Amino acid sequence: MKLKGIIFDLDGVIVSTDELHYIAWKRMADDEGIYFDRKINDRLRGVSRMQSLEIILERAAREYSSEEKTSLAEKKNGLYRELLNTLTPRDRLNGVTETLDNLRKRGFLLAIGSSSRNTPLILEKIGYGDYFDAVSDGNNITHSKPHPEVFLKAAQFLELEPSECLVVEDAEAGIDAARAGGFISVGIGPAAFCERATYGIKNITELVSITDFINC
Ligand code: B16
Ligand code: MG
Repeated sequence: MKLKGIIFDLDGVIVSTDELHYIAWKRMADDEGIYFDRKINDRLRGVSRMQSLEIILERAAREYSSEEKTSLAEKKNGLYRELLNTLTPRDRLNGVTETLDNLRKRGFLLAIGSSSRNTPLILEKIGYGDYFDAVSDGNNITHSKPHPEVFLKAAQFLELEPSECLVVEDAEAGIDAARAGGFISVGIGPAAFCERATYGIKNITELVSITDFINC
């Protein structure tokens, strides 16, 4: 089957919003007196806001009611959105602009597959508001990664079969979602050495040779 579409995770692949998520969760956790560090933060990659909060609350000294959880998630999202307002096109990760342009020149359809409900704001801030052929995000799904829904919807929006698409992900939950949906996957960053990924890369620019190899 010929590869026709590339689906990119957003946070940690296109833009380093992962650092902004960390800062916002850290502030919330510190205010609550809950221990939180970067290792715990890595477990939040790709999972939904409420699931992220549940992971952080594993270290809490008391139980939180569902109203308190909703309010903590809203507080974190408020802090996070303040940080998102500082984003500019310069915050695209290294190699992203040239890689996307190269893939587009080769005729691939390009999509976003992100768990984030802040995807439209992030894409606008980094100058990619109208760039992608399809955007599937936290606003159009009911199941978060590792469920494949977000990628299956992205493929559907591109009018392609999963077997015609490749998913690029920095989270193990995202690699598992891609596998579950029948996609080829490329792990980058923390997922570069994930043995469940089809390929692992250090720099996003390596994607061009991988797609050339698959379609040769
Ligand atoms: P929001 P991705 C994910 O984005 C993040 O990796 C994850 O840490 C976050 O909890 C999730 O989005 C939801 O984000 O609170 O903005 O809706 O990696 O799937 O692009
Ligand atoms: Mg990610």
